[in-house]
Amino acid sequence: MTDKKPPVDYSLYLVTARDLLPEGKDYLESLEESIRGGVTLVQIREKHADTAEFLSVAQASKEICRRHNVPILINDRIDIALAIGADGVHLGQTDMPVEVARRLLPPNAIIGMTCNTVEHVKKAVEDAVDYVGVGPVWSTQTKKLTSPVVGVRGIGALLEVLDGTAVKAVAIAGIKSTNALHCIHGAVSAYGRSLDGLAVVSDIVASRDPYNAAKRIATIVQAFKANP
Ligand code: TZP
Ligand code: MG
Repeated sequence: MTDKKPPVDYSLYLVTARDLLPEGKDYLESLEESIRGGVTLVQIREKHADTAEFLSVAQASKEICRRHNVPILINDRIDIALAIGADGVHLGQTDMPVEVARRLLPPNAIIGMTCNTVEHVKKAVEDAVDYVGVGPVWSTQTKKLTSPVVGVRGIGALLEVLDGTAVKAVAIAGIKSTNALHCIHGAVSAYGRSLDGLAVVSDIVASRDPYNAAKRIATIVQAFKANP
């Protein structure tokens, strides 16, 4: 095995939420449609499942992600990530510390960290995470927020800390196809550092047509990257 990490495309980062699926919509079908639409990275987030259910959802999701060559990360749970051979984990400020996660996971695992403040981002850089999830950009119904929304200017201030580092950044909370352009264009640091992608939950998961929901946002991110 090599320590070299495979390149990850953070452009459209889907965070799952099975409780938001429209009535009658199958979770795995929705996941696959969203990947076909342009999701480039998937995080399995299961806040209500017990361990057995989380494991089974993660395993089934991994099979779809592997088929489409899209990396899969697990929210919070290092054990589930190890059990299914996921590509990495996404950790919050009160989850397993990064240095402990690094010790437990394979050397090329992707580790991402939620960051709401400049101090959080500084610590994440010190810990050499692979990426930070910065926000909340806007308000959201999907998660009870524990820190104030920062807006696109606030995201720019958080990105400033990343200037000159290899740490990638995605923004999260309230991002939809209707504001994705504003988010990615507006959230630029004083040094011109941009987001690497957008993390989205409800605009894709709650859609009856996740293929097109993902495609709309992916197209916006790709256009920005082609012509920042
Ligand atoms: N972490 C911070 S906000 C959030 C998570 C998982 C939910 C964002 O959901 P949405 O539906 O994209 O606003
Ligand atoms: Mg967490």
